Amino acid sequence: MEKKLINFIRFFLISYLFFISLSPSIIKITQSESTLQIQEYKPINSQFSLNTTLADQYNSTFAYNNIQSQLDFGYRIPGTNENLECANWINSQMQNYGESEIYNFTVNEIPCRNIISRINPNMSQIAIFAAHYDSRAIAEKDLNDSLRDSPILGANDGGSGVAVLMEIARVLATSKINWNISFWFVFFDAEDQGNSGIPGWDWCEGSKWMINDLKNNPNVYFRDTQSLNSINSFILLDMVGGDNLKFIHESYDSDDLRQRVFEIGHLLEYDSTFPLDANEYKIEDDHVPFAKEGIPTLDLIIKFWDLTCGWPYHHTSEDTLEHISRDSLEITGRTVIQFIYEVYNPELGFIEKFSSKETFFSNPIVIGAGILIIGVSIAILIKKAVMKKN
Ligand code: 1BN
Ligand code: ZN
Repeated sequence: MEKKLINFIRFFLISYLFFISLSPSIIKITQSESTLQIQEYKPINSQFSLNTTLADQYNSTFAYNNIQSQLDFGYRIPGTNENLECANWINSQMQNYGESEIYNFTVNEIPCRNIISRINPNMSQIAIFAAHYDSRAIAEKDLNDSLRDSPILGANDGGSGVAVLMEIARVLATSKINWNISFWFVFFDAEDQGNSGIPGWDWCEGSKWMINDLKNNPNVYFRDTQSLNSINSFILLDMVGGDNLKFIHESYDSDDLRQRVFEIGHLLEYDSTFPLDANEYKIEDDHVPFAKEGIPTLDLIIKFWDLTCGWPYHHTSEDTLEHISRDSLEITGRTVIQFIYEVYNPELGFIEKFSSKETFFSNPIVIGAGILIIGVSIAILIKKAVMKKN
């Protein structure tokens, strides 16, 4: 009998392991189905003309000039004076639009700082828009190998996201709309130094530090009615200033947040920037620490490893202002503002919720298999106890 029981438990353990090994493909199927759903999407609003009054306030020349201002500080490598001066400039500019604070931390004893700027800070829901402002310490992909140990200017890689966010913040701050959501603009330091940009550093040190600090010291960040659960969406802008802008589908991202932003891109007729039939790619960018906490994220990023993606200057000395496309700065800024207008418009009387990416243990099939195994194990134990009694 003992042997029979052991065989039974062994059988269930093996089936569970089989389920686990199958599960990534189950998750994949769900993802490709959701891609299909996106493909089949027909804009429900297409019969109405879009109110773009707010998006029309966005000025891509201001965004372009915001890149120039960052480059004027020089290389914004973490721990340098140029980085500090740029952080102080972003912080003081953002103080024109709302509250803005610098949060200091260290990576391997090098002083770093994130900036968080808040517009309408006291609401119980929060929408976060983020970018990194540090620039990479090495141009390891430069065609000229004598330049590969030199830093990059980061007009696109870093500069473009920051510049567009600052212009979006200006538009929101000058709007007369009584928002019922808080907007956070987060500028991360220490994103771009992994794989020996700075020896011993990982990618995304600033966002990893922030999510830990949000969890360990929530009172430093959140108002009375707020917590990590108040974060309705987190949208990251990374390399949004290249030619022929075409965003990828990132695999940590929320399917429905992506669908909402991409459909708004289509309503604005930016179809090629927001492809509906894209494959998913896994990018370990600054949104990942937030996605891992169950926050719905979207990484607006290009296929930067592909030389035909419109930005062949990734991690090279040619990541400069002359290669920046004002059109791309405009497309990104207008789409994000239109998203804010459509989704967080107080006239709607409610705030749309987005689901975060399904994790392994939230997959209903995995949960079902787990419950089945626990149930059967209990039944066996009971049966064994009854048999022993008899
Ligand atoms: C984005 C731009 N990243 C770096 N420069 C983030 C990243 C890190 C992307 C590791 C891929 C791998
Ligand atoms: Zn980079």
